[in-house]
Amino acid sequence: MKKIALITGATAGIGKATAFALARKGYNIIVTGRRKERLVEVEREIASLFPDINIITLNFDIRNNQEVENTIDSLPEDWKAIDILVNNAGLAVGLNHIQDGVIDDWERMIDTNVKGLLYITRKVAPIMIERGTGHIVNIGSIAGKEVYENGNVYCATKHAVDALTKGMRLDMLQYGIKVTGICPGMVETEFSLVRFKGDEERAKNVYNKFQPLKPEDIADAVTYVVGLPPHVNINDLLIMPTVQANSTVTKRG
Ligand code: NDP
Ligand code: 8X3
Repeated sequence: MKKIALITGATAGIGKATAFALARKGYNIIVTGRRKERLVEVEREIASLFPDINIITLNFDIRNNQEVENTIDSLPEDWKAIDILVNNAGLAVGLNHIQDGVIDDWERMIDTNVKGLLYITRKVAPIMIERGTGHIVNIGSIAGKEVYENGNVYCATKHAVDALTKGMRLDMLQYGIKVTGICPGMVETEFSLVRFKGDEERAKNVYNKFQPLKPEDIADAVTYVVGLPPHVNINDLLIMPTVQANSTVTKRG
């Protein structure tokens, strides 16, 4: 029987690449996100590339706990047997000194990156415990390991993800559920377009004159950690572009 992987935020970037990578490995796939038309597109592409696997789409906003609960509750029984939960949905909004911060930006980041991750984990972890098997992969960030100027609240949410990864691992230990944190440096996705609220020029400059990571690089890492034998767990992976030493030092040109 094929394993099931649920990937949050699979309409773009790392989540989308992970859905393709896990489908290629033979997992049945659940993709989630707010943009329905993108979900339909991902479903169509994956179904045509990998006819041997099954895929379903779940269209909800991860910030809304009621939506999360209803959606997971309404899954057909055989789709509830989720083996892999990739907590990927997340975003940065804005880049300001703390005194200039926009409250709505802060709330979007905290509600998505921290509370959303908690809401879906709260629904899926008990299923894993009941089945006695499972693997939760949290997509953290270099921003969860160190802070950079103007990154304040985004960095705080990713530090929270780091703490939750460690906490979940302790709590899940007795049930044999694996918990892994994968923490990328700069990956070229829609991340900066979202952070800069649609300003394409500004977003493009973030990845100017150096080779950032590709979403597929992180998808490879997810595929690697979930494919290890039962007795092996990767606790934490910090993955950087070769030319990025830390949050603030990148060799360009
Ligand atoms: P993208 O913007 O390309 O993708 C983000 C995904 O998250 C989209 O599928 C989006 O779907 C989903 N998402 C955002 N908000 C919500 C929401 N409220 N409900 C449901 N889904 C949501 O960015 P990335 O692929 O780069 O980001 C993925 C993860 O990787 C994030 O957690 C990010 O913090 C992390 N990360 C990114 C790095 C980078 O440099 N790009 C580096 C380190 C970590 P939709 O809009 O359709 O809802
Ligand atoms: C995204 C990486 O450096 O833009 O988490 O914060 S960074």
